[in-house]
Amino acid sequence: ASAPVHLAVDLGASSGRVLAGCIEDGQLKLSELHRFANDPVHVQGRMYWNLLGLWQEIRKGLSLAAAGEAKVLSVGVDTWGVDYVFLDANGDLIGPGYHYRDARTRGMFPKAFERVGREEIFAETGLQFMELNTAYQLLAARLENSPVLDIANQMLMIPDFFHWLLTGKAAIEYTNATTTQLYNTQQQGWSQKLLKAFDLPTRVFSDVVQPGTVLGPILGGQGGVPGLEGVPVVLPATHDTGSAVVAVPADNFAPAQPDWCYISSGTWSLMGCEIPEPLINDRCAELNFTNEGGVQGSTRLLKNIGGLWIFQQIKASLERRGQTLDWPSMVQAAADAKPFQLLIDPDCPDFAAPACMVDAIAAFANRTGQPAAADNGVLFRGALEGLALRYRTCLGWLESLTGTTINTIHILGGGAQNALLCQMTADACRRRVLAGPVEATAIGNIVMQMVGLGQIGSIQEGRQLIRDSFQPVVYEPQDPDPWDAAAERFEKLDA
Ligand code: ADP
Ligand code: LRH
Repeated sequence: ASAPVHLAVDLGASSGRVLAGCIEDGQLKLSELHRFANDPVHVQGRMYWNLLGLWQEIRKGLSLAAAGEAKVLSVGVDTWGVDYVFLDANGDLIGPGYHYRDARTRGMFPKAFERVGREEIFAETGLQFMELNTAYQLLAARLENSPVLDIANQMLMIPDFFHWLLTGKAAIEYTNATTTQLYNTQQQGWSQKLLKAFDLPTRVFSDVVQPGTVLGPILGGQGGVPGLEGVPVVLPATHDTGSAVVAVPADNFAPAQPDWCYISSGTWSLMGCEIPEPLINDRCAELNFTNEGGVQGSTRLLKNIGGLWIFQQIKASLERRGQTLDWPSMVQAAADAKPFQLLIDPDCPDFAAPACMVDAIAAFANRTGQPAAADNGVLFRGALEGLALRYRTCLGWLESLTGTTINTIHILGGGAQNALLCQMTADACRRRVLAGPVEATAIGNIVMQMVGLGQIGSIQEGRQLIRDSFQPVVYEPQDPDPWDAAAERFEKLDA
């Protein structure tokens, strides 16, 4: 008979999937059961997630597992961070669930800082300042006099919402709670100071639960998942980045002196170190690094970089113009283009949610005195070079913050399949890159379920299993010199 499996539901901003993982012959074996698109829904001026559509897809994936031969031992869901829904006092879902790119948070910083100083917010939370953080989404709701805040009874982050659908149990998981910028990781509780300053209803912020917790059995019936009734939901790091970092194939865990960093490479690039304690100081605030809560008390000191979002949105823009594209052909066209023709800053705010990415890049080129892209290859290459250049800067900042030398960069997630970007990263950063696993997030999710159920003893043991099961692709720096001049140009772009 097939070995019993754990199921990971992993929803990224661009796609979702349901994977099964089991241990066979001392290796972690993964199989993908179902993959589906995750497309936002625009309703008049608002931007939402299609949460109920995603729930249908999740149930489809889980039902495929239920129909399979292997016994299902547990299920866990991870998704992107910062987004939330509310339940009312009757336990009904309120509203469709905003997308973090929705425009209502624009201009929220000064309004927040009138209430509580920027330094104080950082001291309370250790989080980087991004308008998309839950804190500014909720402040925007308050400032719009949203009646939702009056009737909300329980906040759930998006993975918590799916766990609630699966089990009927409403609980906020820790790693994702820390992405709100309303949670104090040092005091291990919601920041009452910030909740008060933003005039948020404290009743909705229930106590958080740790990854590894057995939440409860899956419901049956029409609302549940027939065939998986009674199977336990075991909480992974429900923040996808938290799960991805669990799957770094390193031989240590949260080292005090990190010599490796990670880039979780998907819609975003999350670049940072896994460290034992939050690093909350002036330099960290000035560089706008974040301290996200990780599994087993660890901290992810990292920076959000605008990621493959630009690459994805160039594809979407060109497809709307009738072109047919796929990732390998885009990477090939980028590889064929001459280097450094158009440098694109992935973190330029103009790229956050433009109606057309190709137009936004043309306007950026014009504003920064660069020639317009002569063909698609230049556009694609510019998006990837911009990322590699941003990684180079971020690496320097990480080394100065942690006081160590980083020798190895682990690239995880869908972006690990982009060999050109991996090589550019090795060259721009002058470091060895180890690419993979591609499905790091689902793997980290499954490993945490195994730890929660006591099937493996620790994250370190899980990392050993991952090293035994997935071979990373190695990229050594090959032609790093031209990146020095490009980096100089890049630094001056917005000047
Ligand atoms: P998210 O979790 O944010 O939805 P993923 O980790 O799934 O993102 O990564 C998706 C990205 O991976 C795509 O936008 C694409 O750029 C990249 N990608 C996926 N498949 C390939 C491929 N075969 N070659 C190159 N890049 C790929
Ligand atoms: C990546 C991610 C990231 C968050 C962003 C909103 O998927 O979870 O860690 O900052 O989405």
